[in-house]
Amino acid sequence: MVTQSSCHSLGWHARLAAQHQARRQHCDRPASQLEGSTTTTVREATYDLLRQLGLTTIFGNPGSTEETFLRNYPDDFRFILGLHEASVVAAADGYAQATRSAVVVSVHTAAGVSNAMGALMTAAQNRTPLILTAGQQTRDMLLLEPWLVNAEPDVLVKPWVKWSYQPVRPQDIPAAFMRAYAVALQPPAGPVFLSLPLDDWDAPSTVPLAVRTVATRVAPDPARLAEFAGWIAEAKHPVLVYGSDIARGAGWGPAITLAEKLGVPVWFAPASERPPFPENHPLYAGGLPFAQGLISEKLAGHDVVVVIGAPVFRYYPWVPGPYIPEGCRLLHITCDPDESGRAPVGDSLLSDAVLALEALAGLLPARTTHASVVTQAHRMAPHPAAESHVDESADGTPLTARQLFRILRAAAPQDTVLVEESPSNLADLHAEWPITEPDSFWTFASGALGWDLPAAVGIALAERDSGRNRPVLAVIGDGSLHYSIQALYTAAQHKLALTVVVPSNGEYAILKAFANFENCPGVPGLDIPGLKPSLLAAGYGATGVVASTAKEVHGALRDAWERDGPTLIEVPIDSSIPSLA
Ligand SMILES: Cc1ncc(C[n+]2csc(CCOP(=O)(O)OP(=O)(O)O)c2C)c(N)n1
Ligand SMILES: [Mg+2]
Repeated sequence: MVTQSSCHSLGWHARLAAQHQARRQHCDRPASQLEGSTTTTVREATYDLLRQLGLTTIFGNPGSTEETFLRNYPDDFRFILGLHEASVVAAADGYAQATRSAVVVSVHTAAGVSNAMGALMTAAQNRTPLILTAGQQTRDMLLLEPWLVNAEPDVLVKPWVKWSYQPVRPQDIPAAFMRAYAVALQPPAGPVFLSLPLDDWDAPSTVPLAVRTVATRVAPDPARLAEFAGWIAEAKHPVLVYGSDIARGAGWGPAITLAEKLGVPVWFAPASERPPFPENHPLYAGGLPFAQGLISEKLAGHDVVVVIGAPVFRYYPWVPGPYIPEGCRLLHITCDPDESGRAPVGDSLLSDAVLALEALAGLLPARTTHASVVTQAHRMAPHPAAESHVDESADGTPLTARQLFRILRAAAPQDTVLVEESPSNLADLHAEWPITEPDSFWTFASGALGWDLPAAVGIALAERDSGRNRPVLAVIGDGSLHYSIQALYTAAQHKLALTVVVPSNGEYAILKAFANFENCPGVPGLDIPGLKPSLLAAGYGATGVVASTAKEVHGALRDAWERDGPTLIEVPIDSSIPSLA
């Protein structure tokens, strides 16, 4: 009998070897039996299905419970290794969004899923169709909950998946993948989860499998749409609030058409993760604030607010006040019944955002007096914020964040893709770098730090795979960098065209701003002195440099664009605490 103490004294390697031996007995038997036969295994049927669905790039971090699936990995599949699950899931998310496709992710049983949770929460709010999978312990042992078991696999991932499932028998795995794919992609798109016992893969595949296609958009109810069009047509001072679903649906064209036809201001919904409209358009009004009372101040004077492709609303700090101005009517168009269900005000219409934009533009008459001001020349006008005064000649140090971002915009190739996770500097970055092309700016919908660096890796890979080959620049705060810094390793291994600029202020500046706002003096843990991001980058195989002056930043950027592989540029910036009031 193995006592507890003898079990503990068994070394890690010995324990693994014993496990491995047991597993080989379990796995090899059916495999060798099948070698001479024509029976398809569950593994073969699964890879065949993934191949047919075009899902041949798997992002992952393996463990013993996944190796039985990954064994003899097919040559036509690619495995993008991440060194921590936060990076694995976020890189897959960036890649899925930038390629507008579903992506398979493989992490290690309950341990890997647990590490992945922050990034999974973000993927859910980003509406990214990830098929997250994790191996599971051997079925024979599940009842007794062995080491590294995923004890409640369908529960662990909730509430951040649309569907989670552990097939009740091995032969259901391929069909479960098919269902996972369909559920992930159909609106509202989002992650799904499959738990896959490690001893299932060599079982014969006996369930007939149909490869299916699904629609990714739902059209609006025509009667409800006509009602909405009527309310908008009757409005005296309507306003549009556009959200990220428009960007996800490649809808800048229809978004511009509707705005110009109505000739009304366009606000971005609070904390939009993807810009739905060009920021240099004369009808662009800015981003709505992130707090209840402040939003109604911005929308004052409008009698109808049309929100398309965003939650009503995304809030963060508690600023009491009415949801919308007194006497105003809110019309909410979303593809997500849950999102419309939880809106505190407004009439709702379920629809794909872009289909609704197109349909409304067809139904609504032009409001000519307003629309006539919109000419091509206006459309090309620079964003007003870009004209504000910044001393570019400043050669003093440290640079301000604003000076740094002005240098970045001027020095980066025009088509550079920008990724941002630099909390206290967001306003400065937007002011200096207006987004004027679709799919050229990315950030996260959730606020869970650690998404943007690995997402930038996935986006850079997508740029290469798609042949677009735009350079990717990620601006990542010196605090934010550490939530998934190992993504640099994946970028280095794949020699990706990624430049990471770290504005280093030695603190969690945004949390100091929140401490002021919440009247909380004396909060510990808000300073992070002594970090050396450039040295850390070198350890992951990326080039790391420090650039302090404007001239040094210019030089470092020039070198970075020419380099084969990622560069991290650490830029000391002055410490300034924004006001949230
Ligand atoms: C996973 C996670 N942990 C902690 C936080 C809380 N948080 C929000 S911003 C922030 C600091 C960010 O610091 P940095 O990247 O240096 O940006 P700065 O505020 O200095 O511009 C922290 C810790 C979070 N949002 N997500
Ligand atoms: Mg900082």
